[in-house]
Amino acid sequence: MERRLLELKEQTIRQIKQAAVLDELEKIAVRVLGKKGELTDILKGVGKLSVAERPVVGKIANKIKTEIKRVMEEKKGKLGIEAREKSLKDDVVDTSLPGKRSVIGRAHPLNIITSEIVQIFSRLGFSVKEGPDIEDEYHNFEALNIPADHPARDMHDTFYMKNGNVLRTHTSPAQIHIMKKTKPPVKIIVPGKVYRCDSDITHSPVFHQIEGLFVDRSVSVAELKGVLGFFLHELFGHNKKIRFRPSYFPFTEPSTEVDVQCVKCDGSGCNLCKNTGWIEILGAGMVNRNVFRSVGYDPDEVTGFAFGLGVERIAMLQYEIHDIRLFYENDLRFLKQF
Ligand code: FA5
Repeated sequence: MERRLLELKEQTIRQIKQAAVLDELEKIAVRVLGKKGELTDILKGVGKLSVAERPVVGKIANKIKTEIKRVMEEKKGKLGIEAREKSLKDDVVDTSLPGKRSVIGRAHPLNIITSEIVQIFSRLGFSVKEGPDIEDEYHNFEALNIPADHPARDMHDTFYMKNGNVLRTHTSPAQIHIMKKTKPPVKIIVPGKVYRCDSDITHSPVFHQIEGLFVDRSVSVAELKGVLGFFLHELFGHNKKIRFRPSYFPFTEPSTEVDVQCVKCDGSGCNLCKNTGWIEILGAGMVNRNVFRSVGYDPDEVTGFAFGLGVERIAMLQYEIHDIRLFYENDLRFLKQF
């Protein structure tokens, strides 16, 4: 056995020294030291030798292994240097070849509008928060004063999941998460994706909303009107008229929908505003006392307003886009225009 080991050592070291390229070294390493290599086999068999032979053969085999590895590393270093020098000599760089033009990406129109909106509200002291896309029915509905048998649930065309959770139908449940973990005052906006089983040229099953919430000791309707009026004038221009129409949302009382003078006809009536002269932009209202109760706020201590707007709706108005699906098709001819 000792002789076999010594022969293996001499033969392997000779082959290592003769190797001309790194690949050859790799092959020798596998053949001798690999999982099924010759030396590995011998080491595996040590346990089957007699008690007297075991320590002697084991010691020699390990010593040979160390020696082979050392010679192999030495040779590897040498071949590596040689290969680098050869490539420096042979690989000529032709500096006269034309360069490759890299394609410059640009912001998606929905992101452009979202950041414009976020910037306007940031200037008014609102900070940006997030909420989860998957909600339970409690956060998406009940805590927002929409009980199970409430007709408003039908308006939302909800996607239900097998485990009873829902894909949020609006960003309003984020209000609940944030108020539950924050003491008033709260002054936030929450941009995010929302989901409704609804699809045509102005409705998409996944679209974007921005929620807003301002709660403090004495927030009034005057502040709601001031903040939303400022926002709409900044976004659409100070020459545009704005109107607040009475409306209904279970989570706000009183509720309002806010319209801006038609961006196309300036109020004289056209196909975009369906001859009304007005375009609806967002829903809003004073936070319902029941919503405050569900997050543990005392409705006699605090008041607040909330609002929610559809980002696609605003982007379609600003850029005169008539089909909502264009936003999601990733057609570069469309996206390059922004
Ligand atoms: C809501 O979702 C309320 N949570 C908004 C709100 C928040 C009111 C806080 C009061 C206080 P509504 O269902 O109207 O409201 O949706 C808001 C906006 O989302 C709409 O004005 C519209 O611009 C947009 N929207 C609704 N459904 C779709 C859809 N399928 N595709 C694209 N945009 C949509």
